[in-house]
Amino acid sequence: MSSIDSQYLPQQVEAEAQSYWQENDSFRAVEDPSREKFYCLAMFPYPSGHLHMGHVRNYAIGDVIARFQRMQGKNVLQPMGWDAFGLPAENAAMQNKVAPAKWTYSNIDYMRQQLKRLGYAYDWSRELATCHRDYYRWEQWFFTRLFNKGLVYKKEAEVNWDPVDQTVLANEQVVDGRGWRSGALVERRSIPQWFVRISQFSQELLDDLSSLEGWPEKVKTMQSNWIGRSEGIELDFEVAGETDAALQHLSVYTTRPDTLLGVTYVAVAPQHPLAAKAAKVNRELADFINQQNNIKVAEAELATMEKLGMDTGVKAIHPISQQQVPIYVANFVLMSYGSGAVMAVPGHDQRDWEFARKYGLDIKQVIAPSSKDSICDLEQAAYIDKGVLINSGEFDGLDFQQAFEAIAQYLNAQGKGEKTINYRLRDWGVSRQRYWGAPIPMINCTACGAVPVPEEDLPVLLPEDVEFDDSGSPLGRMAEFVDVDCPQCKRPAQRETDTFDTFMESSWYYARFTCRDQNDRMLDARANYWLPVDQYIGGIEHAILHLLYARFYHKLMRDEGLVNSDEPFTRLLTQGMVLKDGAKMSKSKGNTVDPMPLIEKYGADTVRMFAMFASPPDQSLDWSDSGVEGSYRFLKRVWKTVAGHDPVACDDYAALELNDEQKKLRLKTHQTLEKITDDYARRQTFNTVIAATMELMNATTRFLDDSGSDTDRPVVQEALETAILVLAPIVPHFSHVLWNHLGHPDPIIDAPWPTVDQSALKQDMALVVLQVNGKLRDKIEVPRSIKQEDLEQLALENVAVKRFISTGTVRKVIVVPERLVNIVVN
Ligand code: ANZ
Ligand code: ZN
Repeated sequence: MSSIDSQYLPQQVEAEAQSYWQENDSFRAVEDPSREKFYCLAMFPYPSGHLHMGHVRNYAIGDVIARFQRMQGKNVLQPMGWDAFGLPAENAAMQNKVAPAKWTYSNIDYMRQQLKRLGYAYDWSRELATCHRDYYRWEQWFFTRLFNKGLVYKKEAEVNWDPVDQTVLANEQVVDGRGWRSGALVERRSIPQWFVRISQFSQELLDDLSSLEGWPEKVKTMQSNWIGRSEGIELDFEVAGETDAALQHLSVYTTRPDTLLGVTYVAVAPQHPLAAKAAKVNRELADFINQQNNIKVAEAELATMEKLGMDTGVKAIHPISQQQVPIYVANFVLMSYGSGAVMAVPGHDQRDWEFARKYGLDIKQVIAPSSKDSICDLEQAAYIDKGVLINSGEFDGLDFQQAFEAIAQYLNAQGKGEKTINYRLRDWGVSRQRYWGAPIPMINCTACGAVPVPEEDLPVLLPEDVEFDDSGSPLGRMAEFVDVDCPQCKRPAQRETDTFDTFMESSWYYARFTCRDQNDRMLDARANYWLPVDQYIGGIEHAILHLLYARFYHKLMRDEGLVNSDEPFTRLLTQGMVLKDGAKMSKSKGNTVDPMPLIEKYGADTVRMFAMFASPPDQSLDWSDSGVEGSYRFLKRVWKTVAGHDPVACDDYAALELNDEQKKLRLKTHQTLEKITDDYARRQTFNTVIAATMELMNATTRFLDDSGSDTDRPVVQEALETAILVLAPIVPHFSHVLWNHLGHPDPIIDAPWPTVDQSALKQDMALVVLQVNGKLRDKIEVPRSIKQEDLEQLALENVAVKRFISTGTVRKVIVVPERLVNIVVN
């Protein structure tokens, strides 16, 4: 036993615990196939400069889980690193005239100290920064592998162009359509960019969601909607009088073939070749198309935009009725989805309906409601529900599914249509026209085209010593970077100056942590020991893109033979936001709370505890100064109680002769332990862990108030040990010191999780004799605290008793609490 101060001095306590962990390298994770592993990972931070409360909470959640799993006897890996590329470093470079690399590395140094001060149990030997050459070289290598497999390609795509600063802008640098620095109206420009074929994995990414039992339903739904699988038919309309073979058949994609006979016009995207051809002889149409090409809005915005269109003058021939319908150019048709053309059914599609009303096109009903509850009034709106076909000739009377099949078959027989599956998911554009990112390892040769940088020339180093001004990425202006020889023909060529989207780095860092010191390969066998990540923790804002890209990358690495699992993250916890007065904490609102002064005042444990106590991890947390104060007071009280306790060792509590009060305290201890273990492992509600520990401490202090006898010491010891053990994942420094004080020389981080003593729980049960007219009929075990009427009820419903009372009338029930129930019948 170490003697400790009777007062809780968090700064001293935390320094002591941290130096112990440091000296003993306590959190270094070593692969050991004989032990069950647990890989716990919280999403790594962007090194913005300092930690905010959201970080503190996120990392506290991860740390609590990691430490709990270690006490379960698992071999735990909990690493930390830096998502270090990205725009803010470039902005800071312009504002403060400091190179992005220098700015980033100094932020990392500062934030590392902050994380250490919070006492998170990281294996710092595995720390990585994505801007480091040893990291991004493997990303470059992997990209060239994907290129050789045909999984990446180059195509023209639009970017935001600032005509004054002469630079490409990221979406977040466009404010109300203008460049954030120059204020100039932003233009759209098409330039060649690199894409990764995630769309080839749409079905697998969708299917495998069902294997992710440890993910919140909400996140899986978001991913599934983003992938956007739909089943439909691709069918051809013939274009009347068209002689150009390429334009003769106008293909459309529909998920509602049952409405085919309700088509009154066809609409094509402004970028559709048919529109372009019609525009050649139609000035007005050409202007309209031009105008549409220049407005660029997000796909989501399209849905709410005013529907605009123009007749091409060309007609399409309906594949079944053979009637001619007009072909319109319409702004709501996307060139990038399906075939860029739609069959319009204004009777049953609201968008088509609005468009038809606006341009005076026919609206025809071909679906009748199948139930009386729904009303079809085409004067008011389209009828969009599924129903029964009408006005559809031989298909009349069919329901949706029957019509789908019948029309598919009909079209198929005519060679005019086929069932298809479509996905909304687009290929992943990974080119950024920015400086502070991993250079895309390609060389553009006029003779050979795009040629990957050979493995022996990797990494393509990002020059870190650069001058920064307003004119965007300096890479293109650096001859020593750009001018190279083509690896194939050896003639002068130019290096690609785009860098990777930072989602590329965050898509595989979790795997690199398993073997970050491996300099001959991207990943080695250690990856398969640790992966998949058992518990991943992060913000809901990453529910779609980051998680989808990481899942995709994992499958790419699997196909490359680098990992042997299908999914990267077994269990996912999405933590809620940290709020202040009900609003999200943010710099722009000026309502942030800096964790550091709080740590100085109360210690890291109090801050960690408050972050865990105020709400369950997946809910938002309302910051409150009084809540922090309350956490601190609780720790002080516990400290005082434990420091004042005279430790005693006991290795067989069950053998002790205990009085009722002592039994009650043991009961409380083990009830609390049972509940808390479930809260940690299954429910992941750490707030209730703390609440239950507070109750246990209250019961213990009450017990101590009435106590004087030396025989009380073991049960108090047990209660206090339990409280300190279950608090250890949350307030690890505090628990470290108090555990020693309670007589344990070995550190609490390696203490096994205590087991619930069933005999302590049983002490609360009483064996009650059931009699009918004084004759023994059964014995039952009931809680001593059971209410008299409940015990009576139990007796009357007992099967053995029922046999003897069912024929008579119950006259009287006599209850002797904890002993006997006698039922008098005649
Ligand atoms: C006729 C129809 C009738 C449609 C009806 C819907 C309701 P999802 O389910 O999201 O895949 N569509 C097809 N290609 C399009 C494009 N390039 N741009 C805009 N819209 C397009 O959507 C498929 C439906 O979206 C298709 O089914 C088509 O309209 C439209 F009562 O065809 B539908
Ligand atoms: Zn060449």
